[in-house]
Amino acid sequence: MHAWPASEVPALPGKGRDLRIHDTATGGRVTLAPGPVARIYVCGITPYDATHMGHAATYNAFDLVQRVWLDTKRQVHYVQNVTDVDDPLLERAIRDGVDWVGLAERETALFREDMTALRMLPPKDYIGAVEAIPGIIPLVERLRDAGAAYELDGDIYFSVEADPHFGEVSNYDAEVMRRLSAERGGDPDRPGKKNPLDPMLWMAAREGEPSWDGGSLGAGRPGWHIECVAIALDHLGMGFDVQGGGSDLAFPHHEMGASHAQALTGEHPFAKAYVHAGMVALDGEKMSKSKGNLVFVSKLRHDGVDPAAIRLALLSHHYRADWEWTDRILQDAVDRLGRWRAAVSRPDGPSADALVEEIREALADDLDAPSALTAVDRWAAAQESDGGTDESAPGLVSRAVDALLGVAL
Ligand code: 5CA
Ligand code: ZN
Repeated sequence: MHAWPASEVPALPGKGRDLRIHDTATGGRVTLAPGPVARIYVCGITPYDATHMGHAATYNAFDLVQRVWLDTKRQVHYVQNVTDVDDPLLERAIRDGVDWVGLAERETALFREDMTALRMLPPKDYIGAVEAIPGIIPLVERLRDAGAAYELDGDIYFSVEADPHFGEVSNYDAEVMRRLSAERGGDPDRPGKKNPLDPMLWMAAREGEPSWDGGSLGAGRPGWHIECVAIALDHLGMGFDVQGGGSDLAFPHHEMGASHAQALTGEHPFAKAYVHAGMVALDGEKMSKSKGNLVFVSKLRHDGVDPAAIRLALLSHHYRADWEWTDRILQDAVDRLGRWRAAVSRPDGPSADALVEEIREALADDLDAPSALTAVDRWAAAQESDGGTDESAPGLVSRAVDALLGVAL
């Protein structure tokens, strides 16, 4: 699948700091020390509705990770998937009486437009679940042949007991896992499973649903977690630097993914850090396609809102916080963007060397974007009150805000 065009990332003088980031698995901060090519996998959308502010906030967090790494003069190998066949997509297509392939294509195209407008750097590999199926089948066969998977009425389940590290990503207790499994695509109450938490690897073909020839697995379609594992192992390999997504993916998705990969390879860990963004709510409830309480990026864009203001609104919250979208947040971002643009449009200003270091330090400190914005606010306020004589300062601020925060002034 093709991704979207990359916006240019201006090079800055000096070098950024190594990223210290909160890792869900250890429950604390880790200092990442990637090689010359940092490796990150971020779970992509299930394309049955348009990109809402919650999605945008999560992708914004991982875009910052990339920008911090690029500023340390590393390259980044970024992989993202598109879950272009799964229950919610098929259910929506049936509800709306549309073809599921067309629905997925349309919503993925809109997502690309939104990501481009928001200046999110594209993945190097953008891979759909459907195109990953030929790589998924042999993994499921291997798990089955190793005794890490079993069949139940034609469906194939992963046995969570096959991974001694199962539970070490989310660290939830058994009761919470069972509840979340039921809420998030699992079937803990299905009779005949070895462990209620065991997730499906391969679902036997169902009447009226799409299916693919699975060789020795029979006709069917892949489970959700093995999709991301197959894509990540194929493009990044074990032990990549960051597995990212919203906090609703910690369990079961990232827990199960790690266990699939660890059982397949006998190696640990799947990812060096599991990084999760907070949930964005609207009217007191998590913004979600299933609830329909959504603010769409595309709707705001079509209403004439500058994407840079949308991005600033996202950046004004710490990525790990749960927060609620309001019109006020957007208005504040529009005002801030105006102040910043006015400040960089002057021919000179106060020196910005210290500001660049402040932005770098804030982002390296668990992606503290709100502190980075406050630092730019201070420079803009100084520009407005006293000005300055440094002719390179406005240009440097523009480049730093673009390179590190993805906002074009
Ligand atoms: N296709 C799977 C991942 S493999 C999936 O979860 N798709 S999704 O479309 O439901 O979500 C895409 C990303 O947006 C996920 O990382 C998810 O955690 C995140 N996300 C969904 N809703 C919100 C929200 N309200 N706030 C923040 N992030 C959200
Ligand atoms: Zn995923």
